[in-house]
Amino acid sequence: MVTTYAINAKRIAEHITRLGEIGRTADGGVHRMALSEEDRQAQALVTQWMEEAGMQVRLDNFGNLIGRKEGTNPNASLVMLGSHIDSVPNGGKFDGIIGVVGAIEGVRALQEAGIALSHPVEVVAFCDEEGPRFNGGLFGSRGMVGRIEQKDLQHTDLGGITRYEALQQFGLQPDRMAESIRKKGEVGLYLEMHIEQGPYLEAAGKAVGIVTGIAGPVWLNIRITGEAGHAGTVPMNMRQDPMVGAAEIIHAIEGICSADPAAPTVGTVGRITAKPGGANVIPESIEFSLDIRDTDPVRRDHVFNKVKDFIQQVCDKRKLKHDVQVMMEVPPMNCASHVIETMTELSQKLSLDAPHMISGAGHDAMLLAEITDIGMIFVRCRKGISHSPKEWADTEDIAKGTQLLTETLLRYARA
Ligand code: HGY
Ligand code: MN
Ligand code: MN
Repeated sequence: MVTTYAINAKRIAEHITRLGEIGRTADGGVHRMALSEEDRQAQALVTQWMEEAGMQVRLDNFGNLIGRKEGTNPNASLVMLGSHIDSVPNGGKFDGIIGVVGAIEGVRALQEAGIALSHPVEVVAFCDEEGPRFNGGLFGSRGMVGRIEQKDLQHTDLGGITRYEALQQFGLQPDRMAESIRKKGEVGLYLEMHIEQGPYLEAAGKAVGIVTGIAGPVWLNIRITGEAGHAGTVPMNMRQDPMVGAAEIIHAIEGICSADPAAPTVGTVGRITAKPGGANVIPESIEFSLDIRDTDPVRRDHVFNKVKDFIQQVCDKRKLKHDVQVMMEVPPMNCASHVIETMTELSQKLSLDAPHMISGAGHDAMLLAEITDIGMIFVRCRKGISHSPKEWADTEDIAKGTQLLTETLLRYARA
């Protein structure tokens, strides 16, 4: 294959390093919450890089940063590339970043080589993919495909700021978010490159993988309410202690999710808070998150129902009350077979020999799959570690992934 452009691996590494300095934590992680000052600084840097790649840049009313480059054929369908630049609390500096930096690098390398595309291309840094600040992720991509309602903007962060207020403080107009929705047919193809966030590629000795399907997450907020009391005076047999109820439920979740060892079902409790939270107080209530994922929506819902039944049983037994709120639900999605075939053919030509694999992690691509065909490329990351300061991906592997992403872009956008 004659590739008359060059992916600049050094520039990719520099951009990843510079973004990693914004919101850098003491132990070398990244803490960059959506719609925060750090997010604003990161968007300013990415805007500069998008402009250097010849793109016009704008923010839509969901906070998505969009770089656009027109093609030679105004009637050709849009090819969109993207990922995210926000992080989990004290996360890594590659998660999401390599997809945005790599996409910009591809567009810039083609520009520097004087290769014109007939289709228009957009690179998108989706707003709040991770979701920790307002307890709901994949926000910008859910918004872009029309799955966000005004009520979703009323979730507050720990400081009591609503997402609505945060969007306004970012200079956006959430009342006009309907203008930022993309309908089926407006996007011809969506491609995303991301670190694998798992151990498969490293174990297989491969730098790059081709994603065939993405597990769908459902995020729950579970509150167990009992009777607050004095830790020293209430006898054990007279307590209605929500902490013990929650502990019994959380332990059972592990068993419910691992009941079928052949299934990829996973359940995670990542956050728990006690009210009022004193060491000498039997709590009044316990609130915890639950993230359940599966590649099969029927099996995921079956697990969700088993968890709800068990919550009911424990609360009946312990005279507790419970409230289960669905904060976010995204169905599992498959990548388009024609994109998988194209990427497979190109990966052979690039001597990457990329294996097919599923994604246990959620990605913005899952939402774009509701309005267009999608393709995803995974890049090997060290020991599969992610959502941690220890997250690492080699520049050489990211450059290989970027090469495959750019070749795929060329195949679809040059035609
Ligand atoms: O939670 C996820 O799977 C993604 O990292 N946001
Ligand atoms: Mn993530
Ligand atoms: Mn991510």
